[in-house]
Amino acid sequence: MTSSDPTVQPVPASVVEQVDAADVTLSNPKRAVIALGSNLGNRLETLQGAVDALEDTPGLRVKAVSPVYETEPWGVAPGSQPSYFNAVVLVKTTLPPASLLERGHAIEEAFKRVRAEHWGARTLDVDIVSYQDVISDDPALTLPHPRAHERAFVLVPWHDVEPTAELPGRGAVAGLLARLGSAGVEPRQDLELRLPE
Ligand code: PH2
Ligand code: MG
Ligand code: MG
Repeated sequence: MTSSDPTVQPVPASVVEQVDAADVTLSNPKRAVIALGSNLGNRLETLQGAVDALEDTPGLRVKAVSPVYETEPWGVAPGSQPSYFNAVVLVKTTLPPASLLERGHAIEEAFKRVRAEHWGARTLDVDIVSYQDVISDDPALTLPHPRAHERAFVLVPWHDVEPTAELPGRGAVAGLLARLGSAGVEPRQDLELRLPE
């Protein structure tokens, strides 16, 4: 049977749209790793809100959500900021990197993030850690995240949900962690983020 066979009807556009809307499957999805951080307000609720908002994104499915870690603020004077809650989410998405970044920023805005000072305390930070094996120095979105390899608060939860993970251009996450250690990254086993249904 060929496409010129008169008995083969094309799928109506409305059906294609319904399937897309239901997000039953994503065609040719890419994998991305997203890091979440919060050190202001109700940190757990905010992280859960971010996970749910990611899942609500058309063309994106959340595949795994890491345990929650309480972490020392990195890059600021000790004791000058509240501790962070950090987690990592594995997603599959048909969104290109720039659209995924835009969506991450929109989710940050929804949680009233104010960008006052660089590395200031924040209700929510959504960072794209990696996108497939893309390596890019585009100033709008450097991939993988330029500091992920030296941040245990990203690598520890990522390793939990994907022990064989590789950070493009940097090698195995397990190896990076073995060198880096995990000081200041404490599991909060009393807390849990839900994977959206
Ligand atoms: N994010 C920062 C700066 N410092 N420290 C911790 N522990 N966790 C973070 O998510 C974090 C940070 C800038 O994005
Ligand atoms: Mg960040
Ligand atoms: Mg950020």
